[in-house]
Amino acid sequence: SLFGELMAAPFVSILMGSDSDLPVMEKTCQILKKFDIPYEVRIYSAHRTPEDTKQFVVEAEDRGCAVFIAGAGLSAALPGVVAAYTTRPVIGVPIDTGPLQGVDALLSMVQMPPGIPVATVAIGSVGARNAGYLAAQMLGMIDESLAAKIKQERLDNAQIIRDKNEGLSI
Ligand code: RP5
Repeated sequence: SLFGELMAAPFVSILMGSDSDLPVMEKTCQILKKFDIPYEVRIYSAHRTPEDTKQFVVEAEDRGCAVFIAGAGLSAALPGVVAAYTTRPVIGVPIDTGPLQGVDALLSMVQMPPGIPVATVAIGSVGARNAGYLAAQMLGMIDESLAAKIKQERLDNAQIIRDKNEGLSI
């Protein structure tokens, strides 16, 4: 079954509209790498290569892609177009490029019509990191050891915050 295939070798597809998005989307890669989650990175543009984008998404789903993460700036149609061609979860990362610094991309990707959701995270690097965590949590639903790693990081982060009190000199 398809679910069985997903359990066997789930991976994440990270897409971006241009190589100029890569410095931000590398933050997503770092999080997935930390949790040993297999991923692939590709450049597809909803506006510049629309046919290629469709073909990639359909084939990636067939190959067993469990979650798509799409970063784009400006008009930022990419995550929405990916979502149009798959029923796998799609996470959108608004890239902080251009004169509106990512507010344009945020509003574009968060305002999807009912039935075609894009889970839109914060603008720029912070959102790119959270896209990685969100995908990890999704895959954690079918991978107990991954879920345990995520929980352990939460505990570690809590301790780091507690320890900051000890270091306060005011
Ligand atoms: C968007 O246009 C891309 O996602 C990128 O953020 C922005 C600029 O692209 P380039 O002109 O740098 O290729 O489609």
